[in-house]
Amino acid sequence: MTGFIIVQPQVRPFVAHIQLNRPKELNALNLQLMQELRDALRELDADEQVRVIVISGNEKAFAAGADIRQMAGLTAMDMYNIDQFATWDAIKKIKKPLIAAVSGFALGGGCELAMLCDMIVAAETAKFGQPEIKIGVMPGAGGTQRLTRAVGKALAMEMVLTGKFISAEEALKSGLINRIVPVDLYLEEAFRLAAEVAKQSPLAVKMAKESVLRAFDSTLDEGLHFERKNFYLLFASDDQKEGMNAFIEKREPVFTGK
Ligand code: CO8
Repeated sequence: MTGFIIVQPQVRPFVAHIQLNRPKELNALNLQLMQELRDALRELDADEQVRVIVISGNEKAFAAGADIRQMAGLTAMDMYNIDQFATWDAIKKIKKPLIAAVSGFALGGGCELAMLCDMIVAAETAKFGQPEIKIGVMPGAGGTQRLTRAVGKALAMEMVLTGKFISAEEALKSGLINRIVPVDLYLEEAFRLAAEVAKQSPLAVKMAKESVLRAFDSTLDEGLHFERKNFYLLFASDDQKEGMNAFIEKREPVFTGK
């Protein structure tokens, strides 16, 4: 079996990199690739030497969507039995921050995968879209939900109903991505951002990620309650003592994740 991803567990201290690697198919997300991605993410999530994970494709494509050839002949019952979204649900449970480094096409499932990540660094060449409507279906891995929450109804509706792509510039303006950099720097910038997060307490980072994501799934009161519990919980960590003592002693903290 050919591997469809390349995993580098330490591209920077505490930063791992997973590259989607089906270049001839523009990284179309077939079932095997998604399973490999899930397995690698679970392994890195359990690795104490990893605090942040960057996911990229290549310059031409982050990913051009689900593998249309693999899906074309399937029936609804095949789809039900294959249950491909179980893989996506597992990726949603990864506790460490995921940063998508996007150059070129992030379409359909590719755009959805980028949106499943916690931050997106884009090259000037990036193009985002949910073109499923053009092949007679619609987004199925969160595109109607995460895109709408990110960019608002007007643009999400237009993208989902017409399949139009948006540029990195428009994606930045509409709040879909964090930043745009020249294409030769996009990966470097994603690693830099990851390293900045990796310097912080890994426990605080995981609980902060969990709390921000909770904002999408809860009322304000429930979200505030959830946030408060995590805030209190962090006072049980060595990192809280280290972080606050380091501030008082005017030195850099050394976080251990304990
Ligand atoms: N699936 C399978 N193969 C693909 C895909 C894809 N999504 N995208 C590109 N390829 C293949 C092409 O068939 C081509 O293969 P070959 O050389 O053997 O003919 C190769 O990649 C290169 O592609 P092109 O020649 O088309 O390259 P261009 O630069 O001319 O065009 C485009 C690039 C515009 C990106 C074009 O390839 C395209 O439109 N691709 C399809 C985009 C699309 O419709 N994506 C949505 C797919 S559906 C989906 O994502 C549903 C998500 C919900 C489930 C998620 C589960 C994973």
